[in-house]
Amino acid sequence: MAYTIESAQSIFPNTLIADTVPATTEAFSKLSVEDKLALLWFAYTEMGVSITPAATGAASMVLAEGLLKEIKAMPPADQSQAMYDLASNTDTLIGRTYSSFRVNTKLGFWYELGQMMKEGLVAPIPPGYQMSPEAVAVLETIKKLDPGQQITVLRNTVVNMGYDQALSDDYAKREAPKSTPTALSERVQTKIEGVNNYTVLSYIDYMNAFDFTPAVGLFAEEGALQPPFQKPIVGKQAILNYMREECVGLKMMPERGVAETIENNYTQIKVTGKVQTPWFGANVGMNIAWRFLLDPQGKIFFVAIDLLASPKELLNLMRK
Ligand code: 45D
Repeated sequence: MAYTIESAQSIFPNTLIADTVPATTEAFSKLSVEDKLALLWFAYTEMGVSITPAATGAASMVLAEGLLKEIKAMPPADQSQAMYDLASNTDTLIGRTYSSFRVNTKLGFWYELGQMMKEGLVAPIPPGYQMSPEAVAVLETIKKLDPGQQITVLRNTVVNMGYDQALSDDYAKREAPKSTPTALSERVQTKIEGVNNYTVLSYIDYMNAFDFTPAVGLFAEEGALQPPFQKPIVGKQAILNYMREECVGLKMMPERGVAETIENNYTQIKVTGKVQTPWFGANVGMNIAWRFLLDPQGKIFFVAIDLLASPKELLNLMRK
């Protein structure tokens, strides 16, 4: 066996990822709970990138509706307490329910809650709240990130809320809902400058059509997909569940790449380009690299998706 999932992770070692994202997420996690809530409010209302409400439809919002109704009916002090409990990972019923949600439902929940805060239906951040100097520094750091990095930090903070997150990220065990792929007549074929590999082009086209069963069919039996800043998701069933949860509505826009055959007839392919999330649509293009390792049969043994450090990295196709 030439490669393990672990050794595959270091193909194209020169790829510069946006490590400011985990660093900022970490700095955020150390703030007081009041600071966290206030910072998110200021970041969210002042960042200038707005969420596309249509995206909440894709977020299985039925799951969140009950919780939202419950919070809406509370007196303001209890509403603030509920948010406080979520942000402090306290063991409450709301905290447990929240952590049973998948990422998109968590995001939809906060989107709706944010709307209700704007409308005065849910308690706001106390007007005149003064953040600590540490929180001000984290907010300043976030403001300087590029939009794709900003929304990734926001997403991370939301994912980390609630009680007991261990539950929610075992994709091998949790079934995910199916959705309808784009009709064949409406699909477009993507071209990638420098790459005409059939597996990679098919991967992009299937993903853009939300046709996840054949997309997963491109993977080796024990193949793996590694999302940005996460551990690899291993095995076809887990990858399928992940795609059904996380990939509906994503738009992949690869631009260029490089392919080379390496030892034991494996092929490594790096592709750079942009990805849009349904939450922000064309307002935010994330700079991304896909690092594929294909086995001798042309199946995907490993693919990492990286959030790039800067737009300059889109041109970095170095092999070593
Ligand atoms: O606490 O090829 C308030 C994969 C108050 C798959 C608030 C991929 C206080 C394979 C402000 C209301 C998926 C890996 C909170 C490719 C408070 C593949 C609200 C990559 C919390 C390419 C805050 C896909 C709110 C990628 C409403 C890279 C926050 C996808 C909302 C990336 C934040 C998607 C939102 C990202 C963030 C989406 C909606 C980063 C969304 C981020």
